[in-house]
Amino acid sequence: MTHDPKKPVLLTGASGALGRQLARHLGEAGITLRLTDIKPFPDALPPGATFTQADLNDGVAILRLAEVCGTILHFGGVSVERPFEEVIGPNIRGLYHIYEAARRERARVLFASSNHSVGFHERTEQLDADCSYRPDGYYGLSKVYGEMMGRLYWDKHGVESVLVRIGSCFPDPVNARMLATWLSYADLARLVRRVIEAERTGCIVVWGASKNARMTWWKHDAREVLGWEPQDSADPWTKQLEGVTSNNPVVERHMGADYCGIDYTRTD
Ligand code: 15L
Repeated sequence: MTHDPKKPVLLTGASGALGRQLARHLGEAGITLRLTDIKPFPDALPPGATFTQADLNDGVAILRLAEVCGTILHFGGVSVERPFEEVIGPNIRGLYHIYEAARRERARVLFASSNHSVGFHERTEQLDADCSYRPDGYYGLSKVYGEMMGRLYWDKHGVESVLVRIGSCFPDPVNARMLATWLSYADLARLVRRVIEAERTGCIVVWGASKNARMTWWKHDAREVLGWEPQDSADPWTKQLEGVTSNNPVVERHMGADYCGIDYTRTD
């Protein structure tokens, strides 16, 4: 199967913070975009783009949206810790719809995974991409499921996936943890471009963090397959942010931070 970077690109979660950035960047780069989200798209549509309001739970809508697409950038779904019943529809059933569409179209998937799939690892550790999963909540657990879905569809159907474990992708870093985990919008956009353009990826994991001196937690991934290296860095914010921490030891000990502290009942 040959990947065709010139085919339309489906972007889910287009109305979310990262989706909006990517819609603008990819639109400016002349990429033909199909945008979708459960919420209306709040910006002017990039040239050549279409927007369809749809629920990831609606498998038929997702199949239609993916028709003739070569790449699916899956940023849709619940993006923070929420109760199990709220996560399961968009992040589990919705993900199945995305992968079934990718299988039918022979499309490559970028799955926006998260550091919360490994959030209960301690910050003193150095993790390779094949480390054990340690989800820090139902959201993180849905990201583990998503990564495993990508693995299954590669092994069984040859659907390519780039599983990006995003750290903290915001305009600027805002606390001490983000001196390690921050991913700039520009580094994300360059990564996504490489996912669309790479000749062959197979099923690979990439840590989504910028070139931060404090990023000692995440090592050895498959970025060389894409030819992606981050260029930005949180380092200029070091002085300003190094004291910006919580006073919760569970939060400060673990990579997943505040997500680890939500509904934490362990006493030992
Ligand atoms: C995520 O996965 C979330 O989508 C985002 O809102 C942040 O909480 C980020 O992780 C983070 O860990 O900083």
